Amino acid sequence: MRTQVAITGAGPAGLLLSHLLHRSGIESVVLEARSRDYAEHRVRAGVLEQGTVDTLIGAGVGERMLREGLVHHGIELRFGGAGHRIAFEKLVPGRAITVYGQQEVVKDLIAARLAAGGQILFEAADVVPEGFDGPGPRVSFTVGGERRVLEADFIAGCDGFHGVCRDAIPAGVLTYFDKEYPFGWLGVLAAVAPSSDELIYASTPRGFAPHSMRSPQVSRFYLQVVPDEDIANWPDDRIWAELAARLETVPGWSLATGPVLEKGITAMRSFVAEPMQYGRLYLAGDAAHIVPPTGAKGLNLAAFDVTVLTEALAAWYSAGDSSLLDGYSRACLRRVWRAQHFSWWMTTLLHSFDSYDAYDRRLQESYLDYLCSSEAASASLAENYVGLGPHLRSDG
Ligand code: RFL
Ligand code: PHB
Repeated sequence: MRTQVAITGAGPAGLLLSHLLHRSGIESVVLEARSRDYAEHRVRAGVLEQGTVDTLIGAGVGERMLREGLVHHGIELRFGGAGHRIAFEKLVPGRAITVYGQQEVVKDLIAARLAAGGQILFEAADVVPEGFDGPGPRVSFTVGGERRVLEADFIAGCDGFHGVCRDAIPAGVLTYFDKEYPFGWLGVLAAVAPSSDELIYASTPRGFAPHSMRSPQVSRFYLQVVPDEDIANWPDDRIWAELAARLETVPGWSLATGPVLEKGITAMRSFVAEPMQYGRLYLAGDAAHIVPPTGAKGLNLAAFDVTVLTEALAAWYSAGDSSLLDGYSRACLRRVWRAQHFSWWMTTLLHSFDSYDAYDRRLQESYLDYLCSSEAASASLAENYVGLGPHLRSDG
């Protein structure tokens, strides 16, 4: 088999890259370890920045998102017995977020690729990227019990944090920056109408509890839990009681409950691998960097990386110009580090830390108070949350 760009991973990064390349007249094949059904039903992110929304619309895959996505012009920070709205329409005029499940983005992209005759090989086992330090990269893999080789001009490693591409780069080339947090998130998807029109980020001494949603009928919640928590300790009744204890802190506000559709626990960490390239192998999305989900940035960074990579590959194929490819990592990392800082900052602002003493807690309270009473401070949160433009300016 031969193609121009071999892509490992059919998550948002790999699928969007394949779609954008196709629109630039560049062929690719996507190799995905899991089944199509698994990829389309993995519940993860829900918040799309304005820039990601614009990219999806511009690439012709925004139709269902425009119909079913929920456009939000603010979020609520809830702490100390009161709610405080961060008003995007006032603080970052013309910019908003769209709440639309990651698995819906994945379904739309898979449908678009298959409709255009694109190749996605699901259930590809033992994927091994090779030869990318020279002119003939290839990826070997097993499908249907048969070992095969995909030759390509380039390999795009879009295989997530636990993928194989990053580790295939020779030891000593990459520098890792890593931070683990002393808690995890228990994510809950429930068949109940959201109890709020906008997302609520509730910071309480019992721990953090964001209330999000997927549709007018489906809510999404998270609970800060200990990092090695066992989901067996969280029967549905305990989940609802804890969500109520953390969210029903404002007079007159009550949490609607309903059947739990899905629940799971995720560890929280920050991670960056630099540079995001080696020879003819380019890393994109979670394969190169991850953030704690507090700032809702992971999927949005993945979309940005592959937009940069598409432009660089297009310049190489159309004009033989390798300067954008050479500068790929540098072009991505500036935004990656902005999102790293924002995600770390939101995480430390809103969670409760066992290690904090009374002084640390007062600092946290003071910053939350400042954030909600100063327009400059809330504008900084707003512009990072809706997403800075490609040049890290709020005007795009
Ligand atoms: P993915 O989505 O992990 O996709 C990687 C794909 O590669 C496949 N794969 C392999 N394929 C072939 N060979 C191998 N050896 C392979 N190993 C793995 C995997 O099966 C998979 O299909 O990475 P990608 O595409 O870079 O996308 C990144 C996003 O998924 C991630 O950043 C977000 O989900 C993070 N995130 C959020 N991001 C946002 O922008 N907004 C949010 O609101 C948000 N909320 C979240 C989140 C992540 C969460 N979790 C579960 C970590 C909420 C949560 C709880
Ligand atoms: C989600 O809807 O899954 C979500 C919302 C906000 C976050 C993270 C995840 O910060």
